[in-house]
Amino acid sequence: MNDCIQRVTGRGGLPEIHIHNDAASAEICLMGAHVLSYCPTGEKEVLFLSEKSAFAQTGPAIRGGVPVCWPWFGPAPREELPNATTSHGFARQMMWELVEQREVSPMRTEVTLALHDTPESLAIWPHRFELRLAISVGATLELSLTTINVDETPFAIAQALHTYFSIGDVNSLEVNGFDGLKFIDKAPAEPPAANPQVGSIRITEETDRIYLGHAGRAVICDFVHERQLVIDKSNSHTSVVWNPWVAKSQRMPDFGDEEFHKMVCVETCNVANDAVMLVPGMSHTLTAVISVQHCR
Ligand code: TA6
Repeated sequence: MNDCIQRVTGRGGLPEIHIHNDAASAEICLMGAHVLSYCPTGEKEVLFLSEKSAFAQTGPAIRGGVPVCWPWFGPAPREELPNATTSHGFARQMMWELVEQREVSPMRTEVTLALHDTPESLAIWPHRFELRLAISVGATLELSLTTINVDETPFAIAQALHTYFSIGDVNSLEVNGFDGLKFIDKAPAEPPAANPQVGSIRITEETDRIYLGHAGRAVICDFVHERQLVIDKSNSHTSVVWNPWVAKSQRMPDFGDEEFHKMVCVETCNVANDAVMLVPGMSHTLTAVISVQHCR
């Protein structure tokens, strides 16, 4: 192992990779290629991880960090895939393999994790695939999720880097970058929220929106920590903004009743009308780049 990269037995006995270089530190669980933590040197933790999250070879996915939602998004599509049982696909509940590691510089370390079809995955979703997540840790966190169709027939995927961000207080927060965009409201309220989006997103109730035609930057303004969390992306035209608020938090056993105050999800997606069709031999890469800026 390189000096900056350590393999450890982590929470729940699951294998983790811990990265520490001059610019940042990060922790990644091989179960699901799940980034658990990212902290630039001198900064507060960027990712939210529930104190009640499970860490298990089987059972619920890790709650927080960056879940890899693939090859579907949302509830299991049981009509189409009768053996599908888990929301947000199966990739986040399979053990990935570390296939590449590189100390690019004292300020940046890169690891690549890989997953491929197994008899278990084929029984759920009958397609041969290669999946790779390249994780680059430095002053920014760069995640690139590449899907390769190694089958003989086309397949379509929906996917998301479902990132949970750590914030000071949900009541002192704005999310920008979505002004004027239409959204699918999965948590409609009375009266319904203005749609298309008008100005900044402020969270005052359960919020679960798929923003359509969002291809650019999103910015989380955290007024408590006096910082902005910036999400840039490529090959994505949909984003989800989610906070479970009170009632849904109480319904999630792996999420504290009050933890909604300390998190917001801004998810980098190919979902809804932005799903991806891959013919044999074709690949697609979804990229998110996360950085911290200060609003002094
Ligand atoms: O991305 C938002 C969402 O689809 C919400 O509806 C909520 O279900 C969240 O994902 C978490 O889903 P999970 O399957 O991880 O509990």
